[in-house]
Amino acid sequence: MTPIGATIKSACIGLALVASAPTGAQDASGLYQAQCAECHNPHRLGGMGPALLPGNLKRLRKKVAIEVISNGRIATQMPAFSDRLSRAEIESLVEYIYTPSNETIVWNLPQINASHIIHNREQDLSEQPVFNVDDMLNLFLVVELGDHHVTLLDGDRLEPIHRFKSRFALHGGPKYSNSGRFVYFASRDGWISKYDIYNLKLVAEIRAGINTRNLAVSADDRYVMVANYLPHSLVLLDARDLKPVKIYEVADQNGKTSRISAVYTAPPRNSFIAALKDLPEVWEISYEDDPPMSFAGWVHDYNPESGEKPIIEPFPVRRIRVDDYLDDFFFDQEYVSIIGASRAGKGQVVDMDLGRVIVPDLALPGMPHLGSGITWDYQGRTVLATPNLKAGKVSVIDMESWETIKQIETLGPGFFMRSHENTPYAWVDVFFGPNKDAMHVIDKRSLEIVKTLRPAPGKTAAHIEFTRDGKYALLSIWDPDGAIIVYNAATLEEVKRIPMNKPSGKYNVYNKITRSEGTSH
Ligand code: DHE
Repeated sequence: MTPIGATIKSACIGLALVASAPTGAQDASGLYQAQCAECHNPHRLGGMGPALLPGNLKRLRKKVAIEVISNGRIATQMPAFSDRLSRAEIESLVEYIYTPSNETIVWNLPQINASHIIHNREQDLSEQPVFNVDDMLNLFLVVELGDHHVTLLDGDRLEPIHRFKSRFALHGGPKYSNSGRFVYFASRDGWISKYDIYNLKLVAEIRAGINTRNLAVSADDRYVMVANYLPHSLVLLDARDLKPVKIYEVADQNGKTSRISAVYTAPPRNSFIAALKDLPEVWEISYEDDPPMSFAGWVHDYNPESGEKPIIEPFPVRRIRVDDYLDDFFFDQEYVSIIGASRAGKGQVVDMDLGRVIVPDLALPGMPHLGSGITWDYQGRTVLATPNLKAGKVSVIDMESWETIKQIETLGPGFFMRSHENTPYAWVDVFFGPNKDAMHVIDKRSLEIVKTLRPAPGKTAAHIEFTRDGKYALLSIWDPDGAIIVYNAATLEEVKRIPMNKPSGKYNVYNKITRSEGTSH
């Protein structure tokens, strides 16, 4: 095993197009070094192009990878190789990049620091928006996966204001600062970008990992926490300029390391909470200047008998043992309970105040997509509803008794479920299978599907987000020739279509910063 301390080139001059005629027989790794390494890094860690490791390519089918290498990728610098590599060579390259690396990848402070870019210093930017809209909080960001762009949309006029290039393969919800001026994005390749919506400019970027899950922003806007799959780390950044503050190697007491399933901020607790994928633990990390006593148990020489408050190092970790690995979780609205599920389909409820599992066997038939659970009031009690990635069912669970009230049968497994305080309906997609073009509308009062929309037959209809007032629901047609479709949320009639390139998630500033119960946090 060769350890590498690879750094990312911030620029790549020209592309690795050396041969103009088909090359002779070369092994795949030689081909990779000759044709791809300059832009994608000799160790496949990414550079100007994305990282080419199996974990980073999860969303790209091999068939599509062959197509991209052969014909290039529109709107990127990726050229076509079909005139210089044979089909067999392209296929061998695809096999190679989907093979795990046998090198130990080091992505530590020196590598992270070397990737840091300040695009615009915050003190040089205007504090007033450079564009006019009626309501700065009713803006949306729409992530367009087709050509890796983000569109800023005015939620009142329902029209695009600006469109800008993003890093490759943004994933998970972007997170806004409290005022809604700044937004933080994470790409699957580990790039974290801070963008100033008022000035329509990037502020800073840093590559915090090689394969990243998601990021969270502290409730006081001071810190950003990044959760990685590769390496097994959590990276704490200063939210002003994204400079690293602290890196946590995520491991148990015996040194066994773990990927991080996801990290979220828990505002009332002033902490980040992370679920681990390979260790049965949940981590809570305080970002208070004076961390509370609940973190004292983790101070080495603390003697509770002494009656004195120990000195707790900044950003301490409180580890909570759980019954099974948590692949995902969401919070109750009070941020006391976290509701988690494992890939095996086992649900658990962890009480963060008590620091232990209180319900070990919550009935979740499949695994929900992270952050897809929403809550509402049903007959005087709060219920949690979530679709499942493995079953065509929406589970509705009473959050007091933790009993399942209903499994609503859908036309297939869904990814996203959304609602809003001002609408009686919850919308859930059918992301997989023959009915991927369907979107169910569920009445939150009767728990029945009242309408199934098929806005673009044959094309995936997914992910809803509401305007600030809940009057309109915006749906994505997940296709290169796609669109955002705006619905009247009361009549369920279509209002307009805004063409977009494979729009995925969309995020309303107000709903996010007020942590609406109908959307992801
Ligand atoms: Fe996601 C959110 C994990 C596959 C699109 N997804 C999230 C979050 C996590 C997660 C941890 C919450 C992050 C946050 O908001 O901070 N996603 C996973 C998986 O484990 C899974 C099943 C497998 C994987 O490939 O990693 C997965 N996700 C997908 C997709 O295939 C989707 C449909 C397309 C894509 O981008 O790869 C997809 N995930 C999304 C979107 C969100 C998201 C659009 C944000 C939803 C929101 O409204 O907040």
